[in-house]
Amino acid sequence: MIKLFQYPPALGLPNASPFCLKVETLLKMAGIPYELVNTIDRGKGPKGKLPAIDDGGKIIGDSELIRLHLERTYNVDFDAGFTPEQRSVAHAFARMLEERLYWIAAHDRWVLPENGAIIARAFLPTLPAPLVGPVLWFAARKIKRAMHHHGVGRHSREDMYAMGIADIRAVAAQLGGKPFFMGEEPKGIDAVIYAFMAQLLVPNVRSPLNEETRRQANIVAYCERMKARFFP
Ligand SMILES: N[C@@H](CCC(=O)N[C@@H](CS)C(=O)NCC(=O)O)C(=O)O
Repeated sequence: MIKLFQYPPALGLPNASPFCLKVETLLKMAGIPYELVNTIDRGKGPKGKLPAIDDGGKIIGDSELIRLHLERTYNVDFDAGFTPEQRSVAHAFARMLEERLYWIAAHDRWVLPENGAIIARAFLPTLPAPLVGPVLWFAARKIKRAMHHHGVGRHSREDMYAMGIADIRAVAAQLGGKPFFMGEEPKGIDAVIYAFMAQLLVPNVRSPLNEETRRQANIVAYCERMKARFFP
């Protein structure tokens, strides 16, 4: 059976890593049996990140490579029924969230001091109190450095949030009044949209991205629908 290495659940979500939540949602969507291995050791992934899977001894890291592996090995098409144009739209939305919005959301989670207490409780529950401040400081420095190399960290806060909010509004506009992101039934893209939007609806996290997502009633209802369907 596939083993899915993921961070332990936190913040009231099946997983507080959008990439881990994406993979678990894909596995559920495809009806492929799996076993969860909760770990904070990102070295369990071949690329020093999680999620990763072990499928009969084959170790794969990266949610997108895992999706490709599932499609090829289990004869699944997560976009079944889509036209080539719809596949392109789904592809572009996934990359938008994974490659840009992710970093702005990571900033709000790990860098904004106003979220320090909730983050410490969620992710460092057993750490001795004197170590919490330094660990959060190192985490914030790591994210800021990564954001700087990415480029998004070089913008003013105003510009960065304008970009993040534009991404969320694009999701809301494409979703519209449909039950799932691109139609009546969930497809692979829904694993990504849900995994990312659910992070932005965690109560009590203060950030312009969370406020914008909460204002988008169709995204809120969509996340409830996805949760009811895949994580009842
Ligand atoms: N492209 C990867 C991204 C995975 C990723 O960024 N995982 C984060 C958690 S959300 C991680 O493990 N970060 C640890 C680190 O960068 O040291 C995927 O799609 O799986």
